[in-house]
Amino acid sequence: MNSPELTAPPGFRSGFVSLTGRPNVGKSTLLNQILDEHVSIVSNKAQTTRSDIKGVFTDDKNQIVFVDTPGISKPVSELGKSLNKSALGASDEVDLVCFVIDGNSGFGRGDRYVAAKLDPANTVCVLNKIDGVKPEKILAQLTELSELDFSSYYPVSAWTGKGVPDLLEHIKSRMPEGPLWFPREMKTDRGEGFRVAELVREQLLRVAEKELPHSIATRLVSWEWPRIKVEILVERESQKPIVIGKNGAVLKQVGINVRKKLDKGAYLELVVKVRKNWQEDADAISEFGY
Ligand SMILES: Nc1nc2c(ncn2[C@@H]2O[C@H](COP(=O)(O)OP(=O)(O)OP(=O)(O)O)[C@@H](O)[C@H]2O)c(=O)[nH]1
Ligand SMILES: [Mg+2]
Repeated sequence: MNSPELTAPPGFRSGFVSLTGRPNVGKSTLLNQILDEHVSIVSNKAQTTRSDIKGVFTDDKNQIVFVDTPGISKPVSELGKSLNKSALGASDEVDLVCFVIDGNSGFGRGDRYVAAKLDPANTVCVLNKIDGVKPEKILAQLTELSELDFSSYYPVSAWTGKGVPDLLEHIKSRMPEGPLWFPREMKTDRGEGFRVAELVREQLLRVAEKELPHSIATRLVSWEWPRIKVEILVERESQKPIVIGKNGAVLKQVGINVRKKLDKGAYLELVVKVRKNWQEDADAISEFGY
């Protein structure tokens, strides 16, 4: 017998849905919009998401477990290989794939690379970022994309929410009958420690330029409320001063911004360390959970 909190009524539908696509198309933004909660960090830098993050949508009749995945691209590092593996593995194991495309920059080589790895019959094509895109351009893209024979097409703006309710209704209709996989009130499979480390990385990505975004890793060291200690790892000594800022200004601002999203009274300690070339170090990648 399931525990009462996992008992689903007759006719309940549930399943797993991956958010898949090249980096930066808005997969994590879409997840946050659907859940109305910031479960996955967002930035304008590629490969912000570094591991599969489950976000759970539940209503009276459905539970959809979304799997936010790292953006898929031709790998240039061990980290890149690991991210692709994680993303493609997730797309193989779900009931449905949402293939997300940036409708503003248009369907390009990077998207084709991903599309070639998907089963079109099991894929919903989501044309994102349609805010600010002319209707003629949206139509032209949908026409071009129709050649790929995906099972359905949804133009949306993950940012404003436009089109997202229709997409969600469609996803619900594609789910098989199934159990509650997670308790109704649960929104993500990740704990608070992961969330804080990710929020620190999200803030750092705002100020990071060029190669630095890829060199930053964060992880929780200890949680003894109200003291939360997070380690920031970079790949070279020369990157340390950028992350710390003049007289610690960058770290200070990061701390202020993250604390706003934590329970009152949290004391956040941030430590910067060098882990040489960790992006090429398989042990370090798995140690950081990427
Ligand atoms: N204008 C607009 N911008 C969007 C929309 N959705 C996402 N963005 C922006 O696109 C950038 C990338 O968003 P993410 O959600 O981090 O993209 P992602 O696909 O998860 O990226 P990776 O995790 O790196 O693969 C951010 O700057 C977002 O604010 C949208 O609907 N409209
Ligand atoms: Mg993401």
